[in-house]
Amino acid sequence: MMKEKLLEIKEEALKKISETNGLDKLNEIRVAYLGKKGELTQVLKGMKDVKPEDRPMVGQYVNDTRKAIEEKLEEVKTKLEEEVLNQKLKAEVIDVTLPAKKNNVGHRHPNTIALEEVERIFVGMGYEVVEGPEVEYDYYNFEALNIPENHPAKDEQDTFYVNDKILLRTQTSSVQVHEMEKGKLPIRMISPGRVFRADEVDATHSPSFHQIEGLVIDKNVTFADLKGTLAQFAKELFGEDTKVKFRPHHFPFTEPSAEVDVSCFKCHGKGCRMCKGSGWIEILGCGMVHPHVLEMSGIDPEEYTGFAFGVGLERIALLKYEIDDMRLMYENDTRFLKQF
Ligand code: 2NM
Repeated sequence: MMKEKLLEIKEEALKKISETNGLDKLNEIRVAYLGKKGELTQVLKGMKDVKPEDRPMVGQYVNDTRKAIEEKLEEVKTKLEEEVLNQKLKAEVIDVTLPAKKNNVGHRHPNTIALEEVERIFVGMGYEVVEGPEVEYDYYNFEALNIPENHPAKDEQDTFYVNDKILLRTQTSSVQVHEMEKGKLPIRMISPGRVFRADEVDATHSPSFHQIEGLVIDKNVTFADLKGTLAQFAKELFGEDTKVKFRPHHFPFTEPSAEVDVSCFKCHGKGCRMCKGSGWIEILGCGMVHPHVLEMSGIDPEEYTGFAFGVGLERIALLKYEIDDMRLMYENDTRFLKQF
């Protein structure tokens, strides 16, 4: 009686297990037959009605049935797990013949390209590249450069002050003052770097931009050296046939001072959109270092003379790469940057 019941349970269980197609289902079956409230447990509860001498045999039947069901469960479980794994492997197969994903490699900013070009030219002429602080004492940015307290160039509106005595430098000449103060002569240096002015943003202005200033101090340095140096610089930067033109100008820190135009590298002087029809493009300011500037930094103007110049890095980059709006330089749009 008990034996038949067990046989029935076994047949039923094995059939169900064989027909199962999911691991969840399989577990449900395990619980239904072997669990605490499962069918086999129910049968065991009926043991009390079995004659004591038959109990070991019936117990054996129950164990055999449990074993058979467990083995079948394990067998089907292994089979189903294998299927799941195979499906997963199939879905995740890697097609090694597909073209590789394109790697976006970093790119130098047009400002950096222009800077390295300018540095290359001056290093080639024996100049040192010297950098200095962007936050400066008022003295190094103005006073030491012959721009006294009430000079219009010191206008509060043009400068970001940290406090009464400390500001964001408006030019990198401050670096050159530090170098002059060291007293190691001769000096042949350029100082590139970020400068700050309280300017509104437009196509040609930004509150923060970059400058490269040059300084040469030695015995017998003349305006002819300045002209020859900048003529050579212009040729290397814009092409061998580039001419330079010096127009008188005024800077507080140089005397005499000049602004320098280069012949238009696009139309070679005929006049075009690039040079606004004039054939010339203004690129920098320069002059012979004012004797008072030398003196303030402890250099004897009777013994030493020097020249200096300052050029806007963005201005060079905009010209060289024919970019018509400076704002593009700071937006870091890769569609713009990757063109250079
Ligand atoms: C310019 C134009 C002319 C200049 C002067 C000095 C220093 F430190 F020697 F006095 N450094 N740079 C200078 C001269 C800068 O920028 C348009």
